[in-house]
Amino acid sequence: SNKGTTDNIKAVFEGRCWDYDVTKYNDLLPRIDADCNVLWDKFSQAFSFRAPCAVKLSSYEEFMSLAKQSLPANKVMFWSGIFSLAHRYSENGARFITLEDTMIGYLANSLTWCGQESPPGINYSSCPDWSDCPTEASESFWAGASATFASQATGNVTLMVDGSDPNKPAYRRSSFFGKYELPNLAISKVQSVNVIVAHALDKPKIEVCGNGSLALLKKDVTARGLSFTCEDDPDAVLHLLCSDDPASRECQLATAHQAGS
Ligand code: NAD
Ligand code: CXR
Repeated sequence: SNKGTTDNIKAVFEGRCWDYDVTKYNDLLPRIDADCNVLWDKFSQAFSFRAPCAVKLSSYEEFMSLAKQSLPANKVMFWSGIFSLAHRYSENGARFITLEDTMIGYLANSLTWCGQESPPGINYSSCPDWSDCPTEASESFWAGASATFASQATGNVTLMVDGSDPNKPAYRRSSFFGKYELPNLAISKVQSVNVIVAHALDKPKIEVCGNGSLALLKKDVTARGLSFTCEDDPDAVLHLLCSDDPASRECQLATAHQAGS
C-alpha cells in the first residue's frame, strides 16, 4: 500500500476552492453557485467512514452536479498517457481547457484520499493503490469527473496522446479517455475529435496517425458519428518540447537568414 490521505486535505480542498472562485479562470469558465464548505461536505461524504474500496461510481454524483461548469466551445482538451506536455500546451486554459482547469479536476488533482470505518473516517497513514481496489472503487472519482467533463464539451475537441510509450498504445479503450470521455461526447454537440500525437525527441516514433491504435481510434470516433483529424507533432507542440531540449537533433531549425551571408 501507498501513502495515506493528503495532510490537511479539508483545508487544501476548501482553500483551492475559495481561491478558484476568486482568482482562477475568471474570464474563461463560469463560477460555481455552491459554497466551498458544501462542496467539501459532499466530496468527503462520498468516501469517509467507509472501507477504502467501498466507494461506488455513483458516490460522487451529488458533488459533481454541484461543481460542474459549462465549457466554452472548441476549447476542451483530453489527454491520455501524457499529463505534463498536455498541460504545458493547454496553458491553464489559454489554449485549451483540461479537466484539471475545471473546478472538479482542480480541487482533486494530485491529492490522495481514502476512507476508513473508524473515526476520523479518513485514513491519513495509508491508502490502497488504485490497482488494489476493484475497478469501480478505484475509478469512482475520476470516472465521474471525466464523464461529467466530456458530456459538457461542444464543438471541436482535442486529444493529446503519447506516440512514444513502449509499454502502452497511444489509444486504449481501457483508459479513462476510452471508457469515460469518448463515449460521453454528445453527437448533437460535438463535431470533431482532433488528435495530437506527440513523440519524445530523439526517441522512436512507435505510433503515428493512421496506424496501430490510432487507426482504431479513428474507427471508434467515426463510429460515434464524429469527424476525426490527426496530426503528428504539430510545430507548436514540437517547439514546446524543444524548449526543454534545444540541442536535440529534431530542434535544429533551418536558419535561412544566415545562408549565403
Ligand atoms: P492515463 O493513462 O494517463 O491516466 C491518467 C491518470 O490516471 C494517471 O495519473 C494514472 O496514474 C491514473 N490512473 C490510471 N488508471 C487508474 C485507475 N484505474 N484508477 C485511478 N487512477 C488511475 O490517461 P487516461 O486513463 O486516458 O486518463 C486521462 C483522461 O481522463 C484525461 O483526459 C482527464 O480528463 C481524465 N483523468 C484525469 C485524471 C487526473 O488525475 N487529473 C485522472 C484520471 C482521468
Ligand atoms: O504514479 P502515477 O501518478 O500514476 O503517474 C504515472 C506517470 C508518472 O510517472 C508521470 O510520468 O504519469 C505521469 N504523470 C504526471 N506527469 C503527472 N503530473 C501531475 C501522472 N500524473 C501526474 N500528475 C497528477 O498527479 C495527476 O493528476 C495524477 C496525480 C498523481 O500522480 P502520481 O505520480 O501518483 O493522477
